Amino acid sequence: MAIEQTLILCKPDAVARGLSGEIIARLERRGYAIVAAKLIVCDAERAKRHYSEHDGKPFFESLVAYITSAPTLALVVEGADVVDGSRVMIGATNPTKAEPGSIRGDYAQTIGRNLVHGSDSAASAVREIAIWFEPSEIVKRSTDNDRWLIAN
Ligand code: IDP
Ligand code: MG
Repeated sequence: MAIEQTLILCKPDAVARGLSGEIIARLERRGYAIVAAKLIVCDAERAKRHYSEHDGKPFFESLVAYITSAPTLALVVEGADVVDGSRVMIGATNPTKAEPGSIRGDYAQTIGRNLVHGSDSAASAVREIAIWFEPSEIVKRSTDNDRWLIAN
């Protein structure tokens, strides 16, 4: 078990549909802590850096257009094994395959509008958090006021 941080994005469809509160609530109820939050209209430069692994794929241009189309709520979320744990909560990339009870399984229909991003590894999380946040924007929690400890 490791205390990790991960990048979660409530993508433009989530913000537009009023689902960012639901997404945050689910993460908080799990015991994960929000340690940074920013509502931002992502520009193309940041979008291309964030999704660089998909550069050249057929959906890349539409993915960049989608993520830059309207405000995104970017979060850094902290907790025990949060990278993998939050990915399970988010569900499969294609909502058709996402389990009921997952965010995508409960609220999304199509792969092109799947509501939420979560880093897929600890290394990806470090890379992606640096794309969206300055270190000074991320709160450091004190261990005696630690929601993770309270939740466990
Ligand atoms: P992930 O978000 O579950 O990590 P990735 O494979 O990293 O999935 O893809 C990043 C995002 O690109 C997806 O969340 C989805 O919005 C979009 N995407 C992935 N594959 C397709 C596709 O085949 N068609 C359209 N959009 C796609
Ligand atoms: Mg991914």
